Amino acid sequence: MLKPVAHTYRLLLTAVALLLSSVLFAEDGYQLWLRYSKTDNPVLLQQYTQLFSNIYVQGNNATSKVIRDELTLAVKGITGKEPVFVTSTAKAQLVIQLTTESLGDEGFRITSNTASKTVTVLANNHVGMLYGTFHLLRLAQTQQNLSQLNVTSKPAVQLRILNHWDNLNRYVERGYAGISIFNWHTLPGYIDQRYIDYARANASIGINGTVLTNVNANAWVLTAPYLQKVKALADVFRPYGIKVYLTARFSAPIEIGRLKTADPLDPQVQQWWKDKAREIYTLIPDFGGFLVKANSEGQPGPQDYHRSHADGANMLAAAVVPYKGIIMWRAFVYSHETPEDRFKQAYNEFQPLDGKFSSNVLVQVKNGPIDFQPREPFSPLFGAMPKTPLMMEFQLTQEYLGQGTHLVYEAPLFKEVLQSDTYANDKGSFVQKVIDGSLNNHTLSGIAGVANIGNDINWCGHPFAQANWYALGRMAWNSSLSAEEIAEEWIRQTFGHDAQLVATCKQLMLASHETMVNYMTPLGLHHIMGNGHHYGPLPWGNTLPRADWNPVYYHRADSFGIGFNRTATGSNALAQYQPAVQQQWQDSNTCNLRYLLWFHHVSWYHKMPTGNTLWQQLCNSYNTGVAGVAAMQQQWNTLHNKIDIQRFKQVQQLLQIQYNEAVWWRDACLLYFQTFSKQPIPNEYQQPAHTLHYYQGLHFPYAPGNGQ
Ligand code: BDP
Repeated sequence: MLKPVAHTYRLLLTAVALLLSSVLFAEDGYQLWLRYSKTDNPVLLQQYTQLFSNIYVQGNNATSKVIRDELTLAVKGITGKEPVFVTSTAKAQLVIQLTTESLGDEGFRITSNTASKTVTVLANNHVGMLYGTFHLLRLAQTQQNLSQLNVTSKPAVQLRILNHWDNLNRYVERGYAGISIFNWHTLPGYIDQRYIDYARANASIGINGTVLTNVNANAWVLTAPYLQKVKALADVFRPYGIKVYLTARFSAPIEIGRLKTADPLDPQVQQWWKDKAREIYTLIPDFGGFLVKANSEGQPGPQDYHRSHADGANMLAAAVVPYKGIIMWRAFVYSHETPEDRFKQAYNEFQPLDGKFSSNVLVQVKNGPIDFQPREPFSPLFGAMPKTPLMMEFQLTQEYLGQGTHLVYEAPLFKEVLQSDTYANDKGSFVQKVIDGSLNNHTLSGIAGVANIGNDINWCGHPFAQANWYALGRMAWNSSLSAEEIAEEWIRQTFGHDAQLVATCKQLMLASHETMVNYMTPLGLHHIMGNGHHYGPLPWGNTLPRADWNPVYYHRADSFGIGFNRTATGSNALAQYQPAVQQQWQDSNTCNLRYLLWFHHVSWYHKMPTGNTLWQQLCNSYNTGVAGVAAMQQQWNTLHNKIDIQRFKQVQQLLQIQYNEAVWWRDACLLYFQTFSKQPIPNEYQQPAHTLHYYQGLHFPYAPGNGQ
C-alpha cells in the first residue's frame, strides 16, 4: 500500500504531466503555415541538417536580413540546429544569390548539385531571393527531397493583393476574426510584431500588395498624420516585397481639401489629387496606388458630376503615373434608379468604356455578376473588355459562405471561375488568361482577395479559413497548381504529415465548397440570405427598400416554379456572354444544374437529368448538403489523436455549429419554397423540426461583420 504522502505526490506528478502534455500539444494557430516543426523523417532530417548548416545569403540590405532571419527561425525548427551564415559561397551548402540570368522581377531558380550536395537559389533581385527561400522552406516543410531540385518559377499574375475592408476605428466590414490588425491609434510609434508576421506570411505565398483600408472609404486616411502611419507600415512591409495601397474616397477633395467639388474634370480637383500623390510619394516612394469604389452603394464618384467611371479613374491615374502608381477601379456597381436586372448593370456601365481607361488603370471585377455568392457564373465582363486589364476580385472573408463558423475551402471556387471559358477570342479564352494578361497582351495584371484577417489569435477565426488566404497567394503565383495540391501543401505545413491526417483533411476541404452550396443555395439559387448581415437563410425577405436587396427578387418563386429567367424571354442577361457560352446555358434542359436557377424560371415539375422533378431535386440537394457536413464531422473525429487538442476541439465545435446551421438552412428554405411548390418533402428525408413561422421569427441584430 502506498503511503498517503507518496500517493499524493504521484497524483500531483500525474496532474502536472497531464497539464504539460495538453499545453505542449496545444497550438493556437498563430504561426499559420510557417510552423517549421521538426522533420520527423530521419533520412530527410539528415539531408536538411547538412544542407542548412552553412548558408550564404548575398547582400546586406533589409531583404537579405529578412532572409537570414527567416532561415534562422526555420532551420532551427526544421532541423533543431541553428544555421551558420558564411561569407563566401565556397563554404556554403546553401547559396542564395543574385544572377544576371533573366528570371524577371520576382522570379527565382533553385538547383541542386548532386555531387557536392549543395543547393543554389538564384534571382535578379533580393525579393526574388526571398521568394526562392520561401519556396525552398515550403519544400522542406512539406518534407520533400531537396537533392534533385531544378525549379524555375515566376509569378503568373503581376499584382497579388489583399484588400482589407478595415476601417480606421479597427472595425472590419464583413470581418469574422476580431478587429483590424492595423492599430491606427498606436501607429506610427508602435510596431506590433503582428505586422512583421503578417508580412512574412504574405511573402511566403507571394502576395506583394496590400490595400490597408475599406473600399467604403474614409478620406481621413489621406490626411498628413495618417499618412505617417501608412508610411510606418510601408516601411515594415517593404523588405518583404509588399507595397501598400489605399482606398481613395472620391469626395476627399471636398472633405479634407476644402474644395467645393470633386468633379474629375475640374482643374483644381485634378491639382488636389496631384498634390496629394506627391505628398504620399515623398513619404512612401514605392506606394502602390489607389483602389476605388465609386458610385456604388452610396459611395461618391464621378457620376455625381455626370462624368464617367473612366473620367474618374483617369484623373487619379494622372496623379500617380509620374511615380509608376496604379489605379484599381472597381466594377462592382449597380443602381437602384435603374430598373434593370442587377446582373447586367456592371457590364452595361463598364463594357462601353473599354479602351477609354489610362494605361495605369486596372478595372477590378468581382468573380461573378452579383456579389460573392456561394456559386456564381463568371462575370460576363471577363470576356468583354479586351482593351482593359481586368483584375479579379475574390472574397476570402466568407460573407456569404458561412462567415466565421463554416469550414469552406475556397480554392475549388477560385479554380472553377479561373478555368471558365469566356470564348472571348475563341475556345480556350479562359478567365485565367484574361486576368493574367496573356489573352490580350496586357502588361498589367492582377488578382485581389478581400482579406479574412483580424486580430484573433489564429488570424482568420476558423482554423481552416487560413487555407483560403494561403490558396489565393499560391494560385496567383502559380496558376497550374490544383486546389488539391494547394490543400495538401497547406495541410502538411499547418497540421502535419501523417498519411491519414493528410488524406482526411484533403477530402474534407475539397468537398466543402460543394457541400456548402448544397445546403445554402443549390441549383443556382442566390442571394437568399439574411438582410444586412447576410447571416442565415431569409428566402422570404421582401422588406428592404431596394428590390435588388431582397431575396425574393433573386429566386422569384411562384406557383409555377422558381428561378430568374435571364434568357431572351426574360432579362436577357445571358446575351452579355459570347454565343458559345450562351449556348451552354440557354436551354433549361441542358443548362448545367449549377447555374440552372441563375438563368431559368423552372417549373416545379421540370424533369431533371437525374430523373427527379425540380422540387425533388431541391429537396435532394439540401439534404445532400446536410449529409455532407455530417460526413465532415465524422471524418474530423477520426483525427483526434493526430492534431493538437486545441485546434482539434476548435474545429470540432465549429463543425457542430456548421451542422446545425446547415439543417437550419435546409429546413427554412424547403418549408418556404414548399408554400409555392405545394408538394411534400419526400419521406426519405428528415422532416423540419419547426414550422416556417418559427424560422421567420428568428432575428440576429448583432450578427458580426455589419455595422460600425
Ligand atoms: C458587398 C458587401 C459590402 C461591400 C460591398 C463591396 O456586403 O459590405 O461594401 O460588397 O464589395 O458584398 O463594395
